Amino acid sequence: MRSTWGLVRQVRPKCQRITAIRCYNRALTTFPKAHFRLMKTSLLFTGLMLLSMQPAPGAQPPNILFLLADDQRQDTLGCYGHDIVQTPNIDRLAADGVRFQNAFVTTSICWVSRAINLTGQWARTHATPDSMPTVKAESLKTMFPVVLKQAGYRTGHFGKWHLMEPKGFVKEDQYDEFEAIGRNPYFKTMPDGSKRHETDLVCDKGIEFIKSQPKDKPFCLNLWFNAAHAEDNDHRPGIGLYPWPPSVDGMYEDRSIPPPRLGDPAIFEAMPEFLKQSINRERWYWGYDTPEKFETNARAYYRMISGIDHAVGRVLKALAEAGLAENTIIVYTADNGYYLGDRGFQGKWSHFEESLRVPLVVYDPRLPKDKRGRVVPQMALNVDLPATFVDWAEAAKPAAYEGSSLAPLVRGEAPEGWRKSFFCEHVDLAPSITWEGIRGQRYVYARYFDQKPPFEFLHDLDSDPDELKNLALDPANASTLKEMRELCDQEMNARGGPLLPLEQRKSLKAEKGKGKAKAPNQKGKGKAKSAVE
Ligand SMILES: [Ca+2]
Repeated sequence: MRSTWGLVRQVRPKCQRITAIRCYNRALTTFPKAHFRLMKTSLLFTGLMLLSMQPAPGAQPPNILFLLADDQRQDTLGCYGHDIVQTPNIDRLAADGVRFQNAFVTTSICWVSRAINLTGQWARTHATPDSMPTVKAESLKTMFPVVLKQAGYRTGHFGKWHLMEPKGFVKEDQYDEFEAIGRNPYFKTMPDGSKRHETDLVCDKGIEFIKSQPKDKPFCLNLWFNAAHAEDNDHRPGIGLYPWPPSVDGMYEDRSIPPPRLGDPAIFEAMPEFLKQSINRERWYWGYDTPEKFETNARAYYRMISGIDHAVGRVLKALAEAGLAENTIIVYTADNGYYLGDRGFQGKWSHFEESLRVPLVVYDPRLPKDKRGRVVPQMALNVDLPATFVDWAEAAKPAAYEGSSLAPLVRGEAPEGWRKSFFCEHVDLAPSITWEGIRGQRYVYARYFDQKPPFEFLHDLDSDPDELKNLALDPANASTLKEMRELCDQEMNARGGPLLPLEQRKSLKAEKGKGKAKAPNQKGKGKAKSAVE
């Protein structure tokens, strides 16, 4: 007859990381009743032993709640110092957790950034030069939800999806629960005929997921919002361009909104011609070309962010009510930054700080009190998130991941050799906004490679934090420019090298195109969405 210990050992591999007492309970239910009667004295004794060995609370890997906003610039949260936008729930996560002061995306556009969030690979790695921006099937095999699911996590995704997928990839199969919820329109018709804003709907789904969470396994839940992305097809100022949910109706109505800090027309006029005629300027005309339109639209944009915060508050309440708050790490960030009229621009895509910087708040309930409320100065990237998630899940980090776990930084450690610069790029929207570069601690280099000749920017953040001067043409900076070029080449060549010449890319696209590659669509069906989201 097998001993009770033997039974526990037999069961234990099937319930990896479940506490010893849960394995014991499972052994009790697994063992035949007749034998149980014979063994009950022994089991009782062994149970007491196991109880005394029960790991401390929190030994089960943490749940992970990944909240991802769309097109949210870093400074538009109360905890980042915004004096108008109210975000009390996210601010509380930062006060009890940590806030990354220098968080960036390596590509500032929805679908690529989201692909990076999943694959842990730079765009130049997760796509090939002749297939950009479609993600390689190989890269998706180790996307973090798949790794976590294999590690025993229950996984869910609700909200924006928007991945450029390879043929044959079935997103629904990658998660235990999945529902892509897009915008256009933001307000969805519910079964009873009422309308529900996408932000609220995504959180409704998240709350259902949390309420149905079994206690014997951890979960990883993505709530990926469409807010505060503009509704590109509706240019009516306010509720048209930036539809907010009813929870924030009337918010900021009595607040005057100051003009963009970098809104001086002289800043726009100093731009090279190709950027003055780019999509960044085209969309500025949609929403910001009069002070009145700007104020109405900025107010609506701020409401969308407060709408997210309000819905996040409901999710936090649901976590607490489900008894899961004590072991759930919460990450709040965005897929890219945003020009809210700065430099005469709307949108993202290009290399300036407003486009690349994103908020990043991490709340880890396991943090001791003296480690809470910190501002982390190290550079954190969207490409780091998958490595961080698998680290928290105590799963092996896939070799394909290019980022580094942020977990030590969250704990308050200072890992040696942490990056002091990173490769950044935008490989679509040719020829105006295709660029590659390096964002360093002091210098920023960007090369718009489809211009003829390529157009380079070099900014010195120490003397010019707003990047208003381009030092690339100043011979006094020739050695710095050379260093930054070389670093850019080195990083680029480590990730697939330069893109093919524009003419070749156009030809390839024409040959391959016409619907062969699966086009992005937030609902996963129907016609492709705009290629500039
Ligand atoms: Ca976006």
